[in-house]
Amino acid sequence: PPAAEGGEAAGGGDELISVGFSQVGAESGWRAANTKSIQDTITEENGFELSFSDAQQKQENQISALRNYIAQGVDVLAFSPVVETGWDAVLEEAKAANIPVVLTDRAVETEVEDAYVSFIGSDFVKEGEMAGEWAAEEYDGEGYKVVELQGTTGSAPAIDRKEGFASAIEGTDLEIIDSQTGDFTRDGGKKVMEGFLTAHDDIDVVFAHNDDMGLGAIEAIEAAGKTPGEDIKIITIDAVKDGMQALADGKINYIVECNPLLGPDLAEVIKATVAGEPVEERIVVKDEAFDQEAAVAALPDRQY
Ligand code: GYE
Repeated sequence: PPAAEGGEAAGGGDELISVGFSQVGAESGWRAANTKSIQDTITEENGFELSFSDAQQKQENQISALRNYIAQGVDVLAFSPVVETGWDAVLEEAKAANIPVVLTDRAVETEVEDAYVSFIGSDFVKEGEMAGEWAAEEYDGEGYKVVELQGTTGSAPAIDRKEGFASAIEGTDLEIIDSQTGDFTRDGGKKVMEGFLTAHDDIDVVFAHNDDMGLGAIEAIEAAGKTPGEDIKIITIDAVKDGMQALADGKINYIVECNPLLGPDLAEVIKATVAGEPVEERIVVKDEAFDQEAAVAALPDRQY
């Protein structure tokens, strides 16, 4: 009987909570693990009805997905904003429709007051700092030249990781000689690294804002006849399986973790919000870091 389904009926305490989720895209191993975590926890079994869409790293796609969910009258909106700015109009529309918004993974910069109930995700500045501190500890005094593979231009993790890394190597003799976006993809990392290798013959270190770009850089370095992890050191962020494998294999030198398993926190925040209970405005996910030895030890138990 189709009329009874969809959680629209009034009354009754056992209705599903409808959630519209707009995901950034499918750009990386991190994103795949994050999507799986959300789809595994925001389930009917757990009391939710999930509408999920992939914006293919385009803000306009995210805005139209959010507008569709508002028009459908979902109970809660959640999204991982591809870039930081440009959300004010759609956040106003959600507010006017009385639909609470939860941010996962990435932050927004907005003028809208009380634009969202909670932001769940890692501290990206700290991740960049952890990467930079390790580089400073290992390599200060060598006069090393660093190239940086940035994440998506305008995204919170690209802005914050760049800032954190730069501040941590300040006062050392490590020098960033080039920095360009590889859009958080393996292919982007490979292409930008090919360009770096053509333009500079003195690269000692790559700092990539995620594992996938670091893995692309490995391909470019090997194609140029050099040994990644030795001739050119590599530091990345995420600690997904493929990255951890390359670290254990000696091709990457250090990885700062970024935990993608945000589904359980998201489920809790949504339930509390719908129940009218207070929620934490900022939920910071804890991240570790791994050197090659730690990666060998951690690999067998990694969940993503
Ligand atoms: O590090 C990268 C992904 O926003 C934290 O996005 C996320 C980043 C993650 O594409 O791999």
